[in-house]
Amino acid sequence: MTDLQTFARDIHKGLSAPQKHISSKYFYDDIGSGIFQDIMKMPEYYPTPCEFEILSLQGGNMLDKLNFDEPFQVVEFGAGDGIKTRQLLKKLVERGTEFTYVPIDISARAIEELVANMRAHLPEIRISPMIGNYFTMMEELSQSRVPSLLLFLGGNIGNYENQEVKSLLADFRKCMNPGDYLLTGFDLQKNPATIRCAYDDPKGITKAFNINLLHRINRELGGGFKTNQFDFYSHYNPVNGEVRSYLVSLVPQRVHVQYLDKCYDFDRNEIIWTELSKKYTLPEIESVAETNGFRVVEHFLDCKAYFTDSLWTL
Ligand code: AVJ
Repeated sequence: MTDLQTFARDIHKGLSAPQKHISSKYFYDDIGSGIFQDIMKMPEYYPTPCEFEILSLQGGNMLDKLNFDEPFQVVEFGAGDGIKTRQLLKKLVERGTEFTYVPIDISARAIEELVANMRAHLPEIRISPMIGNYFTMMEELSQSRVPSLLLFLGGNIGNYENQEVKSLLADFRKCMNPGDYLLTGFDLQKNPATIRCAYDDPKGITKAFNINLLHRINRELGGGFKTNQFDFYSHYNPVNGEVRSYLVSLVPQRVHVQYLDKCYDFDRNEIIWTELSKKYTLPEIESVAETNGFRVVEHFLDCKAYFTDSLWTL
């Protein structure tokens, strides 16, 4: 199946379900990846500066924990622009460590920019980029015996439901050997108002990020969404740490999608669920690690304790 066929099938499934939904993984086409860049620049969106701080100030401590005695690879899933990762890689370069950086992203444009940026700032590093989804790339990586530090930064794990976290971690394990490491970014529970502002910003950038899903259906599948007839709603539940985001149909409407040759009906105020962004507690992270067969080496937190990069090993 081509990527377009998979996209079409998922959109059809999601829009014909009793509770309509579109997976947040479809946010990241080239345009969506660009809007996410804008989100990361918003003053309300704290995860980026927090993780930047962690990698800048504690990157050295992280590297001290690694027990590699041969050249290794740093494999990054969902690399995005790589600016935060550069802080860590800079430390490796300063130490004269021999390594290859393997950034993986589904957006070709994001990868091109990342590689150009990395070459400009750290010309000495060896980069072997991969464009594609995590799962196909993991299959390729599982063939390799090179000692690896896997990076899954930015709080991307927050997008996965409990069951999906299990299968994701099982997939990571498959491309790891004993002695390899996994560094995962988890957004932590904090003042609920802080979280709410980060996911429902006053300028509507997060709204545009969500509306882009409809534009993407229009562009790629010949959809007929009138995007001004949809609003955005996001809710943080401090009891379970979940931010859930939705598109809301403002009027009753029927939308035709050419590629699927199907129509989808929306009631007034009907919601399309688009994203889970789960916030964790440290004990929860430890239990996720242990129940999935990992050992926690250390949690690295920013000074406000908003975010952690948690280092695990097999
Ligand atoms: C890229 C998944 C980490 O959940 O914080 C930002 C995506 N969604 N604002 C997140 C996102 C709304 C982001 N991750």
